[in-house]
Amino acid sequence: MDYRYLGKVDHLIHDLIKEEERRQKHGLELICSENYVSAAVMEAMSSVLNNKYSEGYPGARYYGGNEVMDKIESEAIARAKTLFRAAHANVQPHAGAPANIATYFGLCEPGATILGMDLSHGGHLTHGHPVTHIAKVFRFVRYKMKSVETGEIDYDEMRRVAIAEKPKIVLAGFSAYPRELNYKAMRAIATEVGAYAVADMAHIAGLIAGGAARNPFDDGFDVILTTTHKSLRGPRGGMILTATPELGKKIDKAVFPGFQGGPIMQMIAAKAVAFREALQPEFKVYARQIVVNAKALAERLMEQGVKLITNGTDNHLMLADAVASFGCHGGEAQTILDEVGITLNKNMIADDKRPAMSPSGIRLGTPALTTRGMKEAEMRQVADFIVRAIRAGSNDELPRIRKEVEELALRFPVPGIA
Ligand code: DSN
Repeated sequence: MDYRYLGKVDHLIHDLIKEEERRQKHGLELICSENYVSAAVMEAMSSVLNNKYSEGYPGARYYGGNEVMDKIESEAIARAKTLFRAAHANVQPHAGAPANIATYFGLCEPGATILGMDLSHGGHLTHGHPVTHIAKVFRFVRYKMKSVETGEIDYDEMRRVAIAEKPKIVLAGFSAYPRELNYKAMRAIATEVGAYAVADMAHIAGLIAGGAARNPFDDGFDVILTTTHKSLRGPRGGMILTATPELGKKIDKAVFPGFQGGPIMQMIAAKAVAFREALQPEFKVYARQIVVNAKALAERLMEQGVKLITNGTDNHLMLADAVASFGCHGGEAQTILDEVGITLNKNMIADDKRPAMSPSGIRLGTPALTTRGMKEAEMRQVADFIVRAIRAGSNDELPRIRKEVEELALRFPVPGIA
């Protein structure tokens, strides 16, 4: 992009942004929660909407001058509802963690129990990890996979825990789980114990929007929350959707005034633009290709002897056991791959004995490379680069691989970067 004014006013920040553009363009992005937004989404993000305070909701604001903001937020809400077949949408959460926290407060009293996925089996920090403040306010209990070879969740054990612990929320959702959840089974457990069924679909929102993953509302879920910047390919932010208008009222109160102040209106406009993009037929093709690409990448990695947790993937991500596959921990693998221009992240694997800063696994996924137009053939190439780099006998080989990575990356433009 051309940053005309920034280039004159602040050389340092201008040059650092250009340096990051270069990194994105010349490298291969495999962090499964990252993506490249369109130039249209970026324009909305950097607009004069930044200048306005709009506490409240469309038609009920605390400040004057919100006529235009009301139209923008109403449009974002309408598009979100259409995209996910929701009765109500709150597009104000600043990010995923605030969306989670507002949902907990909207549906439960402090002290209530929430049943979520174990962090090392794929759950997320905001699902009650002890290091978070929210774990001091609510009581989190866990479910896990029955087998790390198939990824099947232990629904019998989940039901047993639910009956014993009486959660107010049964929480479906993950940040490092490569299989599809059985929402029907979770809904049934929630109904049996009188809990809300809530899905945190942050990772797979784009897959759901594009019809490449199941929509939990179709299985009777009450609330879905998400970020907007992962597979959904929008601006950084969050959103909460509900199955009924009554639940929507609880959520709205919990977001504002319960938890947040002024909404970030330029991001809400950018969310509206991203939702419009996701409503186009091309987005369905994109969402399906993300999954096709993930399967191709997973297959090729496994052919090369890489041990994947659950032995494959149904969605956009996969987790590899770096210790078993390469004899190094996830942090070492991540560092080597950084050197060749491939970005992914170290990650805990199920019941990991290693610490979070040097866990046993690496996590990778395909939303970003699919946005660049890469398909199965490129995925196989990427898998080969990864294996060659981590198994490289000497550091001399890494510059050669880096050159090949760059050649591949430069054949597929990043949206918004010339
Ligand atoms: N940081 C996101 C992820 O990578 O999964 C979730 O917060």
